[in-house]
Amino acid sequence: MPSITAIIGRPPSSTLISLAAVCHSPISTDRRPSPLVSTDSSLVAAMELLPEMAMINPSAAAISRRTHYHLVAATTRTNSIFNSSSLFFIRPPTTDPFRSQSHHLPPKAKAAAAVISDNLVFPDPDFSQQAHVPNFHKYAEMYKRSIEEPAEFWSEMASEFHWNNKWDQEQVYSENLDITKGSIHIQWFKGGITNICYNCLDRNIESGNGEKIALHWEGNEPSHHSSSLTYNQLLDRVSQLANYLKQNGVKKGDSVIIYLPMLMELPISMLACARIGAVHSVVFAGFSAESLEQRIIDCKPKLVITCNAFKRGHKVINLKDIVDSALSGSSQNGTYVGLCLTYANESALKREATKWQTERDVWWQDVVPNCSTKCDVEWVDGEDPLFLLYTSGSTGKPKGVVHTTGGYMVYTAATFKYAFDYKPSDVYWCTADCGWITGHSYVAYGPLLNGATVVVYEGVPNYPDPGRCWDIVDKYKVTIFYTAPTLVRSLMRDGDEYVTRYSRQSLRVLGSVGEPINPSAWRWFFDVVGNSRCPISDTWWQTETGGFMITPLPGAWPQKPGSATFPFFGVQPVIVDEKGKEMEGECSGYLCVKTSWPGAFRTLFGDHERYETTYFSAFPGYYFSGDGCRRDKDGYYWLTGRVDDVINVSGHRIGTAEVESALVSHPKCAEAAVVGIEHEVKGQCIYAFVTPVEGVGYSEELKKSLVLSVRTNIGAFAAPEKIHWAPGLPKTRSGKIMRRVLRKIASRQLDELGDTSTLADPNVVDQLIALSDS
Ligand code: 6R9
Repeated sequence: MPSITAIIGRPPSSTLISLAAVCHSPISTDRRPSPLVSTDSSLVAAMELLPEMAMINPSAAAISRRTHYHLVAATTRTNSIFNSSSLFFIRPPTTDPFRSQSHHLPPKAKAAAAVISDNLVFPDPDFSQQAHVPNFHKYAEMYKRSIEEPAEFWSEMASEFHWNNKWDQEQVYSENLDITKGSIHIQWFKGGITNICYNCLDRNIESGNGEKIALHWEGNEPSHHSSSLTYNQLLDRVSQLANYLKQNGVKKGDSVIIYLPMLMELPISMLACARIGAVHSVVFAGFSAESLEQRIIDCKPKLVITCNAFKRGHKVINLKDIVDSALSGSSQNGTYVGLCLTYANESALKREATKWQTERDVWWQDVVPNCSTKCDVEWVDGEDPLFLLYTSGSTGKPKGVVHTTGGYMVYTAATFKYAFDYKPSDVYWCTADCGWITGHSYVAYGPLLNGATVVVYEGVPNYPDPGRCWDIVDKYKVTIFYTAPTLVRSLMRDGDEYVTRYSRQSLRVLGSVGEPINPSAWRWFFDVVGNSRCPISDTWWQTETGGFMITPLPGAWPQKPGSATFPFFGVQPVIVDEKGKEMEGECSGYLCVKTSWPGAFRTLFGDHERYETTYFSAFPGYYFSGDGCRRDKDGYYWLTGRVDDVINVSGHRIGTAEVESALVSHPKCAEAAVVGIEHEVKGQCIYAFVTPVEGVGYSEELKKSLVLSVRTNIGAFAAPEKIHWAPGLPKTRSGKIMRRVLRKIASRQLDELGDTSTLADPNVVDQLIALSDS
């Protein structure tokens, strides 16, 4: 007997209510499904209006004829991902008798009708109708093709762009993801000659969009005048900087470090490098001098592009001082950089007040505007490197993730278009900084490749008050808003009033990235920010993946708050157990990916071996993401967080080893062990166990100075929330720290410590517990 487990209403803003049934097995025509389950009285009432629902027939035609309801989507059983159940979504036509009924529902009941039972949230039929992928059927068809014929599928996507020469038609891609069969390699569109800057700017201008706004820039201060650049103007600015770089000897393949806050000059610098084939390495402006120095030493840039200072909320940050310190440190370590191009950001700091080294430093405004606005592009191979971006791993040394041109271009463009259902009339705002991968793929490249209008915001999202985001949304009529769960949680805590005082009528799609979004934050984002009418794209992906991997396609299927739902085209996620065995259907385990996708990273800069061991050795044959994952009975994917030694604080990836090495660099720290624990707003926070050197007592001053050591070694965002004194650390007899025990002590789950008998000294645990509140 098939059982119907969910009946779902539509968003209350709409005049329709659609109903759906999720069936565990196909419904047979001759039997009635088991009683409908609904906790919501308005829907029970709705059901009474629809007695036909009790006789759902899987045939679309039959449903249409008998009940005047349309079957809008049904999964197929063609792929293992969807084999756990079949979904049937039934939507009433506009002439439905229930339509008038929904008008009369009290607001509360309407809201409840939007999201009920089994946590499914249905898309608005009007939204679905206009979406690139209007239903699950269309998705399944495209997905199937992307897996069965990847070369053809991605060649079609790639053909939307300009290539001077087409890629090798015989071999659109080549890959080896199996370490047991030799060295790992991934290539897409090899032999294709293109340029991503040309495709972002010149191509859009040639197609008649030169006067369209490319970037709207909003400063930290609401009173600060904002500015905008059209695609024509952006191309001029990019070309001037590209010419300046060329004049200063920057050539194809050279690295350039960009250490800038969210000024227009940041995407301009990235595009200028791309235009001349230079490899940019953006370093987030929140990183410390030591971190910047480490990256300079690793990639040996031709120059550093920065600004003198910037404002973040009430604070002024003297960025140039940090660069000075990093450059002097790197030259002492043998890497000398002779040019520091500095943008004078005079709203934060006057030129005269900036420390200057005449032989090395050059003001951007003194040289770049004098350069020509015409700059020929450097045509590069699809597999030539586009950028390096350092990211945290399980050791103290960050990894330089390398992305190449062609595959990254096609993949970021396609994911942006489909996962946000992008249309040319959209105004798009992503709150991420270009210092992280999200800013690369979804502030700069993905949107610009689609010819989008992008808002770039300099400041903090809750400055001067928690309503700032919605003020910006109303000001620019933002239609797609993409942010991180940590911001959602922090704004949620500040109360609805900051949201509801703004219209937000322009919004049509919301997005989330960086960490799992907890269902309560999801619901607040959906109900309060999006007025229960904007689908949320909860996009799971990584610096390494270049673009979205598991993501809802808005309008195509019902969402479950907290689930990233289904894989993007061309992505074959697999969940494996500890032995690397692929699991089918409903399961939990380690998230891996089988076969390559165009946006995948190709290597780690200067360390291909580390690339192979970190990502491809744990489970031979697969790319291992480092994340845990669950697949539910309906085939939806739920990311459950990192399973390695990486902590995710406010969506920032921080390696425990990095924080530990920053702590032990303090002269009074003998040993440190860092774990991540749950935090209401940040998702996770850093909790450090520290053993001071012999003879040094525990004191508040020492705690402060240990935290400072992390701030200066890594950056303020990595500062430990708590320092816990440790006379000793719980180690196994082989000397390995048992982090599991530390995690339980840190989160005060003392009854879940588990077996501690294998510790070299089990007494350590009691000592640590005794020091919990000191
Ligand atoms: C894009 C980005 C990657 C790690 C990743 C995972 C976590 C990102 C997520 C998510 C659950 C999502 N993560 N998006 N977890 N749901 N929608 O954040 O890249 O900085 O490299 O971090 O972030 O743990 O492995 P990156």
